[in-house]
Amino acid sequence: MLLRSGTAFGGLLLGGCDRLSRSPTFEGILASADSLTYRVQRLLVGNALAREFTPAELSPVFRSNGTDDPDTDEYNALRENGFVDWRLMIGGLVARPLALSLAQLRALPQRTQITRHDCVEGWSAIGKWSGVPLGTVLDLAQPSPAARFIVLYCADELEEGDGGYYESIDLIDAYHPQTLLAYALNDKPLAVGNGAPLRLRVERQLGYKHAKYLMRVEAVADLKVIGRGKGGYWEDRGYAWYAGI
Ligand SMILES: Nc1nc2c(c(=O)[nH]1)N[C@H]1C(S)=C(S)[C@@H](COP(=O)(O)O)O[C@H]1N2
Ligand SMILES: [Mo]
Repeated sequence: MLLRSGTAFGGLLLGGCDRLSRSPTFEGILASADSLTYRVQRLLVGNALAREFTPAELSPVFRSNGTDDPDTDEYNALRENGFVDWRLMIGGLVARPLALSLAQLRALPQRTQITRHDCVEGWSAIGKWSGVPLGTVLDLAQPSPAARFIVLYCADELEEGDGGYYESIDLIDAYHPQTLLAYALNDKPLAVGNGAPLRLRVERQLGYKHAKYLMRVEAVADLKVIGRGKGGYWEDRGYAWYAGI
């Protein structure tokens, strides 16, 4: 069914595409193997909310996956100090670059949601996330009309010298109401294993898009010049950029 509707309506959707379609990277993505997933999901799901769950459905343990501790000198120093010196840097194609402390992020309007995290490795967990919608922070920074993607840079490397974990999403997901810069899991400050002090929640995509240990957020016009050019740490190593579920 998905394959048929992808073939039948893919052209329609492309025809009606928004300003995203003018970006060279975006055209590259539409021409790639991601294309069908991206177009079919957007067609069938639109900007709908991901399913939310009840407190009774919470997983007893929300495991840690990938990096469970960045363990760099810089991160260890921030961690030892309870992250009071940590700042989220927001820059790139924005009118007002920002450096926000955890206290400043906590003072912004908060959203809490209970959602299911699905990892490609074959496990899921339901957790209660609290944080500030990414869109709220972007509104403060004012992305310029040239911005097409939001890139999120993390504190950790999975292998020494790999340039660090990073991820990117388009502006539709960036402004989606459930897309959070999350600082709490199950009513407790984010543990180091789950991305302290701040991680992304982008609920309509798979686990690897949910960047942990956030240090910097950048609005960009093109993903080709970042990392190895595919829009994320795992994308650079062969995963799909659009990991819609
Ligand atoms: N910075 C960073 N973010 C990351 C990863 C990572 O290794 N480093 N792993 C990703 C993967 S594959 C998954 S499934 C989730 C795991 O989140 P958790 O540790 O809270 O379970 O984080 C994602 N974000
Ligand atoms: Mo994952």
